[in-house]
Amino acid sequence: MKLSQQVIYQIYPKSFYDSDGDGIGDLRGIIEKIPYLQKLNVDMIWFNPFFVSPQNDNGYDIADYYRIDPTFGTMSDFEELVAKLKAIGIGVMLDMVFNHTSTEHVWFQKALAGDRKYQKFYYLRHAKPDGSLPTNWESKFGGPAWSPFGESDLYYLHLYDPTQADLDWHNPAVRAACAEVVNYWRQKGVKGFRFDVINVTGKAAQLVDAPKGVASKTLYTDTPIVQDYLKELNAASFGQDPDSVTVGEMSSTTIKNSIGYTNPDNHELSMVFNFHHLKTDYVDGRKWSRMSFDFPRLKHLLDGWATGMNAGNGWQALFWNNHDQPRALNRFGDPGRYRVKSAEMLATVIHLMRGTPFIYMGEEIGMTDPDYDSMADYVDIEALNAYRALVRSGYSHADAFTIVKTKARDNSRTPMQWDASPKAGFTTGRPWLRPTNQAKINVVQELAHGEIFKYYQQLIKLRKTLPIVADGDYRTWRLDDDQVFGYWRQLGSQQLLVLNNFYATTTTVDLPAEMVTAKVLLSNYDAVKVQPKMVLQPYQSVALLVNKN
Ligand code: TEU
Repeated sequence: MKLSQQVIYQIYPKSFYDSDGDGIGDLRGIIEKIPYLQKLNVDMIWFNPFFVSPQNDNGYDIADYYRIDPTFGTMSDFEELVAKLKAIGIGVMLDMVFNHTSTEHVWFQKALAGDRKYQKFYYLRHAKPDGSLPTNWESKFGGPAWSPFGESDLYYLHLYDPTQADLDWHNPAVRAACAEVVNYWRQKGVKGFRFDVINVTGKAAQLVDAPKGVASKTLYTDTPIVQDYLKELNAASFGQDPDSVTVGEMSSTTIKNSIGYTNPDNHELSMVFNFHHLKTDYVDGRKWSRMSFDFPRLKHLLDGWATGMNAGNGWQALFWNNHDQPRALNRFGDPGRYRVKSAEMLATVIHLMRGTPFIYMGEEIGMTDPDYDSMADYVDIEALNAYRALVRSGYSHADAFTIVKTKARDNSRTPMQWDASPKAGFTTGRPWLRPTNQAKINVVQELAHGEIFKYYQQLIKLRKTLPIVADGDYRTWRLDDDQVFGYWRQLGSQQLLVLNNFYATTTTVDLPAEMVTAKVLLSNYDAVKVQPKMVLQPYQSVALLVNKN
């Protein structure tokens, strides 16, 4: 199936299904749930990392790219999983974390032991003459981006946790080693690759201080050399397979660069994730702050990216949720009064757009953030650091907690809710992260009485069967409506208009004249009447299709 018709499902292995009662999800658990994945009819599954790791950043700190962490299973479990998914037409996408390795990785350990070859794999630098750190860069998880390199007088760079040491991509041996990892997994039948924060690999050869008032990330994020690295990686590995599907996780990228990364003529990646739309509920771009989302800004971002990528023949990964984001339902929907309708509306926005939709596990049953009442339930390093930093900067414990509660990555990492039992049918042991609302939101309930899962099935089917959904051009609809985000898709003489009411109040839309004779392709409400003044119910989506001939 061609890329434009595919839908990708993301599984956070630690939280999907635990087959052995240790409270942590595993590969055998995923194998048991294959029939569920088949029901949804997705084409590929992206698995967050399950390689050998001390788990300081839940597997994004990899100590061995070639082995499966025993917590998750064995290589033969993995091979069985790939084979069973392949048999029903589902591909596997693995998470390649190449900006950094765990400090427990043998490369870093050899470097520490004095091996010159491996010392060149990392950014090792001396302190400044005044004894201060090599640069003033900050770690994305808080604190300085440099830590002492063993007993030496050197420091090593880590843009994330101190146990995640940045690899020096200027070194061709590092790039070759990464390609070798990709090729190893390709030979195991893996067709999909997600490249973690791949656009921060392009640091300058000389690392310098960020000028006062300038964020250090602007010095090393999304620089032109990233495209050279990607072309090389493509040619040396996945690009040799015409069916490969790749996605780059791009921090603070631009439309122009994302066209560069994904225009097929460039032979880099199939598509990219960008995060601009998921910062529309940040105060002044600061994640650890609280406000309700800025609807005009959200619309302009979604529309601007869709228009720009369409014009430059780029390709977007479309998503609301992942393992780093609080649940979109809590941010852009109404999980209390309109959980079902707002879940469906958000799904419609993404699935009928131009690009490849990603579904994050649990989204298809309308999962929401957990309702924790103290910091004791949170485990993510980023959340714990942020809480301390907020309190240090003067927030009361209560206010700091409220911010963490809405922003923590743990929000999306809670176990998949399979049934209404106390452990949500996820484990027989003690779940590593506590579910809170499984009595109401769970797979058993959803499949028996719900409508969200069925709605996702319809959206997935439309992409596979209707060329306009897969391949149509994207066109802007009016951007000035106070509560509706709409857009056009166009293919030949067909036109599709997708209208989405982002609020809990009804609203009326003046339909463009040519749409008054349209047929309703899909809506999350029954008995929709197409009329010149269309009334949209709370969180209603309507997709209208006409043939101009
Ligand atoms: O995330 C990269 C990234 O951009 C994060 O800094 C993200 O902005 C943050 O998690 C949200 O606050 C990737 C992985 O998806 C994440 O899970 C890892 O922790 C990170 O890289 C380091 O590998």
